[in-house]
Amino acid sequence: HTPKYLKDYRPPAYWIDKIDLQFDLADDQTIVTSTMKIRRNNDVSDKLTPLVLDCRDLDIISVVADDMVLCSADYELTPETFTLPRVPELFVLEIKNRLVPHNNTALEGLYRSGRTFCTQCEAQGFRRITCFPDRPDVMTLFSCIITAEKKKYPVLLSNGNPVASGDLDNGRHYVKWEDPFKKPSYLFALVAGDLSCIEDHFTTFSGKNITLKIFVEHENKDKCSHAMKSLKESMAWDEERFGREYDLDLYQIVAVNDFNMGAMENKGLNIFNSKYVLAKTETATDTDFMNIQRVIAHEYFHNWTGNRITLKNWFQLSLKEGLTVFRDQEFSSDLNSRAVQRISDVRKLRTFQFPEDAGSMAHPVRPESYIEMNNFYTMTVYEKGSEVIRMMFEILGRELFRKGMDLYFARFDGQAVTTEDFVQIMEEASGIDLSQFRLWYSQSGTPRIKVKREYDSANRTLTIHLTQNTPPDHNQSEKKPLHIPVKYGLVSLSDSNGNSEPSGNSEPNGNSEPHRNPEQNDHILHLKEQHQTFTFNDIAPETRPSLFREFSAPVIIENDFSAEDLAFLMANDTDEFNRWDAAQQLYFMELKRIIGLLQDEKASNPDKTYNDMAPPLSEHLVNAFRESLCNTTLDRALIAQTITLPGESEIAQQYDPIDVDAIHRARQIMKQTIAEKLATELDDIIDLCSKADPEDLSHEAMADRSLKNIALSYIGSLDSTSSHQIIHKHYINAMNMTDKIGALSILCNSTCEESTLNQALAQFHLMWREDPLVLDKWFTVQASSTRPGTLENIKALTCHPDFSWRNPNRVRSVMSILGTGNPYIFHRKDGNGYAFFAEKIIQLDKINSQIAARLAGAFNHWKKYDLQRRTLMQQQLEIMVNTPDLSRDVYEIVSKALS
Ligand code: BAL
Ligand code: ZN
Repeated sequence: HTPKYLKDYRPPAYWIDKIDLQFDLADDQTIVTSTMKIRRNNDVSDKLTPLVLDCRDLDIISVVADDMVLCSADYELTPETFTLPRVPELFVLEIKNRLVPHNNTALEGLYRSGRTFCTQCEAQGFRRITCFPDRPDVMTLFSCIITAEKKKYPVLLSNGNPVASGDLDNGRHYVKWEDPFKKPSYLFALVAGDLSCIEDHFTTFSGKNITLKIFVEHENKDKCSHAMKSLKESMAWDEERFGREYDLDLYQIVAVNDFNMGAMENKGLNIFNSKYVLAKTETATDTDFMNIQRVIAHEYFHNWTGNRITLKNWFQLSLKEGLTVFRDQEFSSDLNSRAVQRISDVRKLRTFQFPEDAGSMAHPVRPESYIEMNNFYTMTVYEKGSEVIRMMFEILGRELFRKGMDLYFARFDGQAVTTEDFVQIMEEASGIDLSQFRLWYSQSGTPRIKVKREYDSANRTLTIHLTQNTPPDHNQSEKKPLHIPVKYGLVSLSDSNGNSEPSGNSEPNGNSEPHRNPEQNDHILHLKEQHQTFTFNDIAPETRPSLFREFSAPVIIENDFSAEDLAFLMANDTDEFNRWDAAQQLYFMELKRIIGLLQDEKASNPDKTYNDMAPPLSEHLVNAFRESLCNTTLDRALIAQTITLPGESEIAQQYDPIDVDAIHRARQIMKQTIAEKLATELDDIIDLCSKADPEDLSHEAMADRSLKNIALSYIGSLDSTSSHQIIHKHYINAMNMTDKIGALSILCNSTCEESTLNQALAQFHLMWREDPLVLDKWFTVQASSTRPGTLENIKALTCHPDFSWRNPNRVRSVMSILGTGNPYIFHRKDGNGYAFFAEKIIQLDKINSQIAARLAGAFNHWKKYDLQRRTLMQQQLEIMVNTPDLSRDVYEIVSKALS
């Protein structure tokens, strides 16, 4: 399990100019024949340089070099490499090998999902198919002939265009595919199966007609229209916003049920987890619909950011992922609500990426080493990577950023490049110095920004002191100050227009002089030093600064705001994101106060449990909440976001050690008190928002449902028979999956009678047992419950006849929910949650090490808990790390957690 280092990168010793693949598929085995045109890279190699190809546990049948049959003594085969010690400068190598796809449970390489053959090659799955320099900087022309029994596998797909097809003996047939674009092996794909196809067309801005096809199992043909619509929206948006046109005549998407990731951007043949394709209102929630739109767009955008311009090595993963996430976030913002999109992206960043950046797997956006690359498809590479692109977008402004993107596409098309190349292009296009900014790629950790205000009433000046600090970690013991763009406005009641514009000027202050993007309305302060001071003149008293508007940098902000300041900003800030964030800060402030009271009471009465305590909520919080809830002018999607309390994991980040039970109880008290005090208002909102057509997918209809369901969850938190009846009635009457699963989930978390809940769950199961994606939801709502007995129920769920350790979605629907979505149950003080979880990781590791490693990340923060929990978690980590034959995936996670 030795690490690979960025500093050790060397260009490839040999190029593969062309590869012709043939797959002879059969139920019991597949024969792969690969014919490669190989050329020495004379820049770095000579005739003594051996040819080393990557492979993973391959069963080689024959090897032929330039028509000469080689015997096994002529080459060296290890589980991970195939080596020819001496090769000519230019030659043709043919390798034939045997695969058994139905035994491939890792779901990397060629495998079966149900009756369909499919592939997953990113990051390093191609080496499980055939011997090849399986690295992204080797770009090759691919052709692929697939042969299979025609009746069972009428659809045979690969990248590019079909160029020949026909019938063969014994009921078999073939299709030959050619991809005219050079690509790295991670973008290769193959699909064979009996699938339905939905077809549509898109005319590009230059008038090219593109055929669009989505392939699904026959029974799912009626669930593809949203994905197709999203694809066409993505194509149009990328033309409009980035001038990018699609480059093949055919774009194909295949949905499969067994998939480790969300989807994969293989050239011209995307393979998707069916979760991100299939939807109709009866089976999919509004969130599912939004996610489908986003993921379809993300994979489509990769055609330029990832495929046409790819990566020099895997350390550069964020070059394509951070940039493509930024592009998909912008797409979703342009098509839907920008503020709601930003809020949900920031919530994700704060809930998952911030803790990752503070834990044992913390790594820079451009990691410097890895043991298993699959472990680096992280929130940091994706989400923080996107934030880094977003900051450049803010610093350059929309126009210069676009100029930089145009230059990037023009300069690097067809090449494998680095994040450094990207930053250099942005500098070249804009003339803006990004030398300090580059640190965002190499330094890990979330910077903390302390804000201190000073108002001088005699001179009417407002001074803001900003201090940045990034805590040291195993990547860097000392952190340097970063270049942080602080988008800001000043909010005061003296502004007649609702206070969007700063009413003062900042004093020139070194290179921190406020910089105004001509196309954007907000000003930006450039925080570059550890401490910096910005002074604004002619400022009215009672003016509050609204800093980090739209969350202009991925940082933790420590404001000096009082509850009154926050309530003021909640009501008056024109930046919708910051209005929402002021509400969140107000909730945090109150939650912290209640947690403190609970802990104090426990300290003086150790025999009491938190459930017996109920400190009262501050009146100002209830009032601020009421104002948000009853605001008749605001977008209801925004109201829904504003009245959603921070999750338990997000609250936990503010504590060391984390008091799991106090956090859970404080949040419960807050919800219940609000529900008691605002029951009438909540009921009214529920009525008001219940009028949308259940099939309507407009923003307004979705907004109504989101507000109704969050309001219902407050009612559901009440410990009363009548509140349970209300939720149950909503469950029975629900006419789409958003409302159905919304009500069921509330019921699962309420104190309603066991029999009521069981009956609802049984009815749901009976109705949906044939639909795997809906069944996942049935598992999830139960695994998310905080009712007593949930852990025992989760154990039983993993033995349910519908549960399978071989299906990643099903595993995630229970285990990821327990490990990352249900801290109250996972961190049970008796340690049973930990023991069960570790036992299952060890078992799953033998089936699918990639998913097992993901689950193991649940232990990454063990050092932040109380001694008892810490000890129990450490024990489980030690059991895991000492397990014989542990995969390198799980080994990397648990060994780093323990170090
Ligand atoms: N490239 C892996 C899946 C994705 O990020 O699109
Ligand atoms: Zn991606």
